[in-house]
Amino acid sequence: MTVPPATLRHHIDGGPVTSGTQRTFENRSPVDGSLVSLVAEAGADEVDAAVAAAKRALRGPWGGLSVADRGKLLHAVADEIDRRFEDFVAAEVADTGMPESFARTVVIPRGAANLRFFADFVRNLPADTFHLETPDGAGALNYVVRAPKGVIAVICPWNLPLLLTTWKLGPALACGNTVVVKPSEETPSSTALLGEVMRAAGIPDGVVNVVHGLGPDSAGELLTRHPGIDAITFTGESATGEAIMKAAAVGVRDVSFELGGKNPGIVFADCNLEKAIEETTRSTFANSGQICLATERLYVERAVFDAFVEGLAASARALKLGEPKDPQTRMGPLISHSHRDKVMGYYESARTGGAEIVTGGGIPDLGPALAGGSWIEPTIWTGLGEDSPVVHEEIFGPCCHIRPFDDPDEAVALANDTDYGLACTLWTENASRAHRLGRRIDAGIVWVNCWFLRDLRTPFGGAKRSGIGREGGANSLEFYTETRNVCIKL
Ligand code: NAD
Ligand code: 6OD
Repeated sequence: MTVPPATLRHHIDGGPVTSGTQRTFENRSPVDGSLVSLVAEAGADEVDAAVAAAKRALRGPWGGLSVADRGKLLHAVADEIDRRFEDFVAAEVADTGMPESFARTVVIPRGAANLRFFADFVRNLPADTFHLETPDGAGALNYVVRAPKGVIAVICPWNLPLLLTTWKLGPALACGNTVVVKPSEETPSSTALLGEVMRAAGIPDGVVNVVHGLGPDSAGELLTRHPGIDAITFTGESATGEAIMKAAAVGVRDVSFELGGKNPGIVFADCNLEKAIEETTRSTFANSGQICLATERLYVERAVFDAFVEGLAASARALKLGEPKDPQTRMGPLISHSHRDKVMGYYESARTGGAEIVTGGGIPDLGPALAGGSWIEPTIWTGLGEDSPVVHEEIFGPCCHIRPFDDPDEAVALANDTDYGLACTLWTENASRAHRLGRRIDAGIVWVNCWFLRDLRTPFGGAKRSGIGREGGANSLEFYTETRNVCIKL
């Protein structure tokens, strides 16, 4: 007899809570389709309870703590994540199917690092204090204090769960807010663990609440519509951002949005081609292309076009797909069958649109043990026009289209011809060209000769349909605090 997996519960007011309705949904492994867990689905009662607990904690134990004490507690949470590192790796891998090596080296360490970073950053903020001269000569002291915004709804996607959740939790909590987190229905496990870790680290009850559920007509929508929510931070699809923005309009609540991308890469003939190919392999295929910053369009100077296409295709063919535990595995499955259907729709559109399929294009046969998973081949196309949906819509899969260019202005125009504006990579050994072109790209971040490298003090976010606002360092304070201006006549 097989024992059914335990049901994941919400974390409300410091403890586990099941849904009054007893409604659950299934969480299945994208590796082989097996059941990972049943998950309680929050209804209005659980969302109400979570928001009420967060309000009490805001006025009570959390609001009363000093910045230094909050910082110490966030460090304790990070230490607890380190202590339960293997549990977090297992949770993230079970839900996403990502290679264990990726969870171990990127997602979980950044989870702990985000909390430590914001604890220290907020503690060490300089004061905004001014001495104002007045006609009577006595002057005035004018200074700015930052107050928490209140109860923040934190709505997360499934692609890098712990990394993205803590990227929002860190600044929200360090600034004195309390939160209700809704993880993606595809990846509830690491956020459920985070609830346990909060308690073990001594975070007061009600400061961090976790409600599980889906988006529309479920926990996500109930949370964003809840009048007790003071602001909403959301990472996910641009279309979902539009729906959340409508909900936030009621009560004029603030939003911070990190949304989709259709990120270009520009490769000049003078670049270190080997390095450009190696890093583009990462920027296109890491996490099976399910990273908002992934490169899905490449513009390559004609002199090195063939060499780049051949080199990237060879790298893509060499990526080992398979069991997350295998240290040789470089690429996992897509998150779900429904996401694979969507991505396969683009693979089909490329085929019927006349693309040359340089490599991939289908579903791999990885043997019977993995046949129930949502696997897909890493894929490269050439030969499509810019009007193809494959070239201008976000696919969020392990694929890219490559097109030659002849002139730098043409490359910049092609890169900017998109509704999105999240990230761009530039490959050139000409530093002057990098400076000249880098500032002309309409994107939140431009990487020159690298990818996914960033000091956490710098702004992160996107232009156009890629988002609203910036998070990171002092930018996070703009969203997670309200400034109060105090002016004292001396
Ligand atoms: P999604 O928008 O489908 O879902 C994200 C979250 O929103 C989930 O928790 C979901 O349940 C919830 N949700 C859905 N509809 C809702 C509604 N009407 N009201 C409230 N909540 C709702 O996104 P996804 O498929 O989980 O993630 C992939 C997308 O996220 C891609 O577009 C990707 O580019 C984007 N993303 C962006 C960034 C960034 O930093 N810019 C980072 C990661 C992912
Ligand atoms: O590195 C980060 O802080 C960040 N927010 C990454 C987002 C990745 C998107 O998939």
